[in-house]
Amino acid sequence: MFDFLKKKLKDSIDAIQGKILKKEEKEIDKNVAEEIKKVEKGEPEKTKKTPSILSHKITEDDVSDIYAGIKESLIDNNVAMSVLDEIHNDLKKELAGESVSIINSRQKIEEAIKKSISKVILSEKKEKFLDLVRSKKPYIILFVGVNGVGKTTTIAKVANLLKREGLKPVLSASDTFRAASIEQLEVHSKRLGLDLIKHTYGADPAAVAYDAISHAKSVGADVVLIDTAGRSDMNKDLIEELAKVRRVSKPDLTVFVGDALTGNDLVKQAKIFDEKVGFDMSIVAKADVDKKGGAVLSLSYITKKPILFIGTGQGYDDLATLDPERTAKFIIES
Ligand SMILES: Nc1nc2c(ncn2[C@@H]2O[C@H](COP(=O)(O)OP(=O)(O)OP(=O)(O)O)[C@@H](O)[C@H]2O)c(=O)[nH]1
Ligand SMILES: [Mg+2]
Repeated sequence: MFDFLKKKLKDSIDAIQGKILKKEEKEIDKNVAEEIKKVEKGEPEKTKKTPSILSHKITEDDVSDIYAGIKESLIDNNVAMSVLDEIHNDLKKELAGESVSIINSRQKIEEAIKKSISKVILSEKKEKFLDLVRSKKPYIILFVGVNGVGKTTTIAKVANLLKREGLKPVLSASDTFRAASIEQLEVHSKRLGLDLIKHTYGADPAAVAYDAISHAKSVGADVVLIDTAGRSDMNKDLIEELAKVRRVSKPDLTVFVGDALTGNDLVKQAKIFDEKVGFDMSIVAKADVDKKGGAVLSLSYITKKPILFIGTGQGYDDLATLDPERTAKFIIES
């Protein structure tokens, strides 16, 4: 993830650096010319001219130049407008009025962009999530999202993680809508050695979830993971039905699963799901195949909900946390 963004930003920062160098060269030429004039007029030659010549005070105009330089790279890689505004404001705060030298100007600019990027990412720590899950028995997690984004696969990955942590999850096959969805979850439950509660196709998804919770209580399971049918964010009836599943199952945590490859649509979908169904955290699947990454950067900033995990492949262990500092460092540093 972020490969394109990283490359584009590097090119932009190189270009900005080139501009600053040119400006500095002009400044140096001007200062030297002035010094020569003074000497010619018989005024004493400055003894310590290096600092004034080699340092440059960044103005608001310079910041606008810097921002203009990276803006296109960010837009091309699906970073949302409100995130761009935030980055612009951060750069003004961090850089305007700062004195930089030719030697450290690149570092200063990179530091400011890095700081801003890490600020816009809101993520959940794995340990904090595990603490939440352990805080109640059974802890109920509902997974929602558009069709095909990776919900069922993500549930299997989360179940695998929880099992490795010594917890006992139960799976609820509450997608009673899509052909073969129950069998798909059943395959995961068998491979992972987990209980699965299912009804038939066309059954009420909320009733399946209800039964799964009752089963978890009766066998002393720690977590219930509820799979749901993918809904187009535009289909009012299906979205309504999902809101009903949420009302009935009263989840402790509702997780929106999005597909990194959908780009800007990811954020649009999340906004609609938040408005119509409500959710607490996000998981972004298919981060391994998304070269841009900007939508992932925008998601938590716009929804104000933390990113719990990103999906990094099709295997059970392909689930990672998104650390803001490490992510920003990866994007900015060569
Ligand atoms: N590369 C990659 N593929 C993934 C990831 N997560 C899911 N997939 C693939 O995406 C496809 C759809 O995954 P599902 O888990 O069935 O998606 P879903 O949201 O449950 O789909 P519906 O139930 O039809 O709404 C499958 O081929 C998965 O293997 C991921 O993190 N990386
Ligand atoms: Mg599914």
